[in-house]
Amino acid sequence: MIPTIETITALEILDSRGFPTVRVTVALDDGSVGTASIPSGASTGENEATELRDGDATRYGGKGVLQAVENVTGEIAAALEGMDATEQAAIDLAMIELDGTENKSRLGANAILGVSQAVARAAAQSCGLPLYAYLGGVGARHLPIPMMNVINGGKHADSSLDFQEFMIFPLGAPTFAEALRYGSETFQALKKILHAKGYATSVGDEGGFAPQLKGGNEEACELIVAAIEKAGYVPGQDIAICLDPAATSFYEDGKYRLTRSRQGDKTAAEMVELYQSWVNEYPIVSIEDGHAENDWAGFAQMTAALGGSIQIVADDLVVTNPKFIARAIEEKAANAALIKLNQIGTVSETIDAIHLCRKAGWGFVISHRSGETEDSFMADFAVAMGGGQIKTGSVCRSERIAKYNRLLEIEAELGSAARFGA
Ligand code: 2PG
Ligand code: MG
Repeated sequence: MIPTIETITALEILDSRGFPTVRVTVALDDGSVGTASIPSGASTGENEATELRDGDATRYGGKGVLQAVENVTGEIAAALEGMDATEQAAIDLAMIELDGTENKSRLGANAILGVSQAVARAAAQSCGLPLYAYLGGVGARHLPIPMMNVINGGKHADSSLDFQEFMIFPLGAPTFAEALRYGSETFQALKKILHAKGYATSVGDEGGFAPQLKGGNEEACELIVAAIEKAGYVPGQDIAICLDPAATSFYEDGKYRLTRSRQGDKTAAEMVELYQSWVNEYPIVSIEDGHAENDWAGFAQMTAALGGSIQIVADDLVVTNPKFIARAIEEKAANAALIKLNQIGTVSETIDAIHLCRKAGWGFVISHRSGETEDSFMADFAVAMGGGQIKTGSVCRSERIAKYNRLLEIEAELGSAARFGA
């Protein structure tokens, strides 16, 4: 029996920052149901698919999503009802065509992705499979190494840090469950260290600490190394460091302005030198968005200098869009891509983006957004895609932990079939 889409409903809910977002529920004629809630970024790339907001200043400061909800329950539902829910690509294509714009600005990527993900969930249930197995097949048994963002800066916190994310990466752990334990223990050790130094231990948008460090970006790396050791692990061997400076956010008039940390203005080449010196000093294995979203030359310079030894991840530069990923591959602007479903707006286009990365021998990291919900779709998606890396925040705040807990469940369910890492 073909499981067809019977009804599609939607609701305006709130995300982890308290801003409205879209939740979609898809019901099939065989009784299967799938729900998905859509996240939202703060340091968004200018080429991302459009998140439709009402712009009505009398509701949520203009951030309401009632129009996106109406687009789901109206036009999109009318177009998709009766379609085979297992035809993910056909369903996504139908929505792309219905929208008719380059960046999903008419119906909204938040509306379209909500339906796309909810359809996948409903179809998985109809097939009697967990989501990761439905999307990834029998080979979906590789759990990703988590990049855990333990110190927040940039647009995610009012800290003294220009750089947005300082992450720990437990690459030496034998299983996902152990990796999470390594991360959690290091996070707690970092809290004690910050406390002892008189720094605040309140957290930013992604659950990492947001202190006013006197030594700026550099001190963040030093404290993380100290925390790894205090927790009983070997820096670089058990746990490495990954960075997401999100450099677009401090790029102004052709300069990288390290204002918060008082390190002055730098050119693209000087930023490469700075990163190089950090890589020499600290166990850094991955740097994302070390340059701004339009600085293709800076990215290429960075990849030429450091791409042989560490992972250079493109986020805002390529926005999970196959068109930009293809250009970045061609121009050797990075050697990995950050993958965010809502940057492109459908499940099947996201899979296309990953396909391109694989073909080019690039790495890829499945990522959350700074504004998240309790939805753990991306955890299943990461296992389904088998890329070996996930970035989903610190080791606190339920909207981050929901993804980690789902990965624990998947690993337990797979039992001895589970594999860990890249
Ligand atoms: C990033 C993301 C997620 P945001 O820059 O990689 O950490 O941030 O969702 O704010 O774009
Ligand atoms: Mg980023």
